Amino acid sequence: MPEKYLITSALPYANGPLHFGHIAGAYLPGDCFARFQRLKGSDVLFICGSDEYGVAITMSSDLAGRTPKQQVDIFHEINKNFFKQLNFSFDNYSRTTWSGHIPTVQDFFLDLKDNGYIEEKTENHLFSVKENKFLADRYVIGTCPKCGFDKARGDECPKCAASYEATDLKNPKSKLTGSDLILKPSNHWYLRFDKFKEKLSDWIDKKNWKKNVINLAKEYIKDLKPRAITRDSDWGVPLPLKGCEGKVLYVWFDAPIGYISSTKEWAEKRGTPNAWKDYWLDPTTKLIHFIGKDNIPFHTVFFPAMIMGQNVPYILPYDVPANEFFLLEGRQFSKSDGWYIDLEDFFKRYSTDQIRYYLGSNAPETADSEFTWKDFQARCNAELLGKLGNFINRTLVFTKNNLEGKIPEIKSYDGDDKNFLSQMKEAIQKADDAYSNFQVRKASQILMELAQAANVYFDIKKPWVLVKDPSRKEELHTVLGCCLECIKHLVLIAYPIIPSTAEEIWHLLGYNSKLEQLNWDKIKDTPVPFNQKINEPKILFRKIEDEEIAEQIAKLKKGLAPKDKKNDKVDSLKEQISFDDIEKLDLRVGQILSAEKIEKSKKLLKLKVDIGLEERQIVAGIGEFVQAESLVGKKVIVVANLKPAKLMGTESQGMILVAGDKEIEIPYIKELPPGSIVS
Ligand code: 2FM
Ligand code: ZN
Repeated sequence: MPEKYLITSALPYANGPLHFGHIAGAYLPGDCFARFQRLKGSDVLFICGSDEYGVAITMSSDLAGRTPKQQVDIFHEINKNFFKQLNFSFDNYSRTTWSGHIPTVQDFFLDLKDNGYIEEKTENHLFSVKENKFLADRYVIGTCPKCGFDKARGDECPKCAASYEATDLKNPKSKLTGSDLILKPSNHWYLRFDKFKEKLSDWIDKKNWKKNVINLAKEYIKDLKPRAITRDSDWGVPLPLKGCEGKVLYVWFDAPIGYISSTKEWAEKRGTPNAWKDYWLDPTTKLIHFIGKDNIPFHTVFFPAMIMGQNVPYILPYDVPANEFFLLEGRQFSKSDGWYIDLEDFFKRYSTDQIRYYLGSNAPETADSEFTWKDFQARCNAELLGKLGNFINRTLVFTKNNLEGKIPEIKSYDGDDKNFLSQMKEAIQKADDAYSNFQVRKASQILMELAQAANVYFDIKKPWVLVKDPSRKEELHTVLGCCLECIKHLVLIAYPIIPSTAEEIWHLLGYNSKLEQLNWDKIKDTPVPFNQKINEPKILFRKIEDEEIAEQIAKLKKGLAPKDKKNDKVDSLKEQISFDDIEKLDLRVGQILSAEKIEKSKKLLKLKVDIGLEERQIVAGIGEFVQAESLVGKKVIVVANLKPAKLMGTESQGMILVAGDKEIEIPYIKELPPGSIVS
């Protein structure tokens, strides 16, 4: 019986576009593992989808001036296409607003309730008098009760990954308005996680997972308390109880169940609605969750506890390979700060496999790692092109020109040949182990080490000399035969990371089959067939030039705020004014809620700005310098008492302050809430 794997990658929130930082941690390693296991002949189901409920969504949709549904519809499509562009092999990419998700989540809740794990309690919760509503999770900001980080969110700390109740935060404030919060009673439903302590402890003790994953899980288990799993909101899975309108289940309760409902959707789509049970209810299935380190507690403690409380015998995770973070030139990727890679431009210049290889060879498996343009260039040029591409190209071109493009027969081996063949065998075995243990980075090293060894062998054997001496024909055939056999090994090792290039090389070797439908061990053990005609060699990777990398680095730095440029054409100063003149100005902090281009104008943007007391529509002539969406959420300085005026037919009720004219920089306010006076 083949091994059965149910592989998941964390469901990304559909509240913004994904970037390479996300891909390197929880997604590419999952795809490589799924592709490897399929090639090994395992029965694999690879599941993902968009996480569409909760305050991460409502908060971003509020800021963008959209409904939550509009927001998730936009980003579900964008992210799904991004995965497609990166050649991901999900068997299903669902979304938690899929109709089958709600009943699945509600059944989870009802089972837990029937089994005595749910408690209703009236307790104090954080309430904003100003906004007249209870605030939770990301609507609240404060100091982390564990590490003291002062911008911790209401449910989890982005710095130390602690997860807690919003009322545990010190100095809680409204994220949107900055106003203080009071405690006010409200009734909510609590999951008695404390009741699962022993069972979770016994279960996790038997696991041989990554150390950091085990340690964090154990720390959580030690300290398990009942936790509120409902929220006051109209965006989420409704609480399935009578008279509870306006209460929904917490997003971290519904999201992991999304793995199950995505599998149900997969089963429905293929016309076998019960097929999801073959995975989720079969104890021999190995459930592997690929996640980022910030998601460890939910996948190793809270979701397993929820499963333990079910009447349906769902499987528990077999392993949780959590990765660290992936940065961009030393800082977190952030589109709103201008610190990002323009993906449209990226894919015009570079290939999917170049980025897959780069992210795989730099995967943040044991420590944070980063994208740097220079390193990207170095790896693409020195490794993909210089080692792998070069060896494949020289071997195929030589075969075409000197052996009528046919795989030669090997009749005898000398010590070097045998050594080379055993290097191939060893590399395949090591790659097998690396992929089986979720070590994509190591697999990519093994790939390049073998390509390098192959180049050395080619150089030592000098086939260009052998070909000139007819008495050494057999030797020549052995050398080329070994090199072509090595290409086959390289293809196998490369496939999980750079699948389309691997398929292409497989085709160049003269095969008509599709690699993805074949079997790792069979390919490994079957020599490339004697006399098989290879296809016309072609260049596999393009060289990345220094100038284009310099251009990318300059573009990145330009996107970032501070620019220390000397201004040689300084305008002369205006006439002096008195303090009274200054006093006339009413300058306020305003938060940009939405920004869009005004049609038919190159320069004008229409902004909706919250100035604390009211919302204003402001037309700003900055459209040539900034991307409209990068402004959303930013706090700027607004001239609040400027007489309204019409610009290209659109009313402007104020003005925002910017520096510069040919090139601009916008001063942003970080901490103070909208409405604060600027003087
Ligand atoms: O951190 C996140 O992006 C979450 N949306 C991950 C959810 S994983 C799973 F539980 F769905
Ligand atoms: Zn913290």
